[in-house]
Amino acid sequence: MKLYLIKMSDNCLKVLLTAKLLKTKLEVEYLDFLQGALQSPEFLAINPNGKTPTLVDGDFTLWESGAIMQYLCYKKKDERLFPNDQKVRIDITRWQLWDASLLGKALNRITYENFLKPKFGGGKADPAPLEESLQQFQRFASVLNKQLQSNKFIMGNQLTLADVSVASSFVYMKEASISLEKFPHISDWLKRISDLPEWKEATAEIHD
Ligand SMILES: N[C@@H](CCC(=O)N[C@@H](CS)C(=O)NCC(=O)O)C(=O)O
Repeated sequence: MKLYLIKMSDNCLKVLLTAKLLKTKLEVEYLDFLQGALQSPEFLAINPNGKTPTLVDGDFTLWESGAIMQYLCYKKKDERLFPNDQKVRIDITRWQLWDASLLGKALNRITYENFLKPKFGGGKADPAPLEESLQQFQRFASVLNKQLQSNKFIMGNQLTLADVSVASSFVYMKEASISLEKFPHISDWLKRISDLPEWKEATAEIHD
């Protein structure tokens, strides 16, 4: 299986971390986003969105980080991160979609405005989208903080794809000046995840 990624991407980290937790060997190619590699005709033929992560497994091509993560669990026949119980799977998928559309989306925008944009020469943060994303972050981080109040991980005692997706969205939180002062349970949960050797390996690899 071949996995296309870019550096410094929370969505790419989600898949890379899943592969490491599953001990799945993949051929990984990092594309040069700044050089326009995602818009090359070759890559657009694989993923017409021009986005990463993208997985190619023989004649099967898959994009969208959450779908790729679930597929890697299926391929490995390892149920730890994605237990084979319909309600549990739907619940995990719910948290992955919630991450992509609400909390992770806000984190992604704050990270872009406060960290990635200035880092890659795009200028200063745009105040309007930054303010809106900060408000969204406060709103949805409260939901996560409450979920983690009496749970070690999002689904309970076991680390699942829900944690891998949501935690990866926080990867550049310090660089983006995001404070967790009001969310102690998120802070403790992130510490548990960032202590994992697989998290250390994956974040070191994805960092530019
Ligand atoms: N919902 C998609 C988002 C994919 C996405 O936005 N990928 C970014 C990296 S985080 C990308 O490839 N950006 C390049 C671009 O927009 O040109 C997923 O979860 O895979």
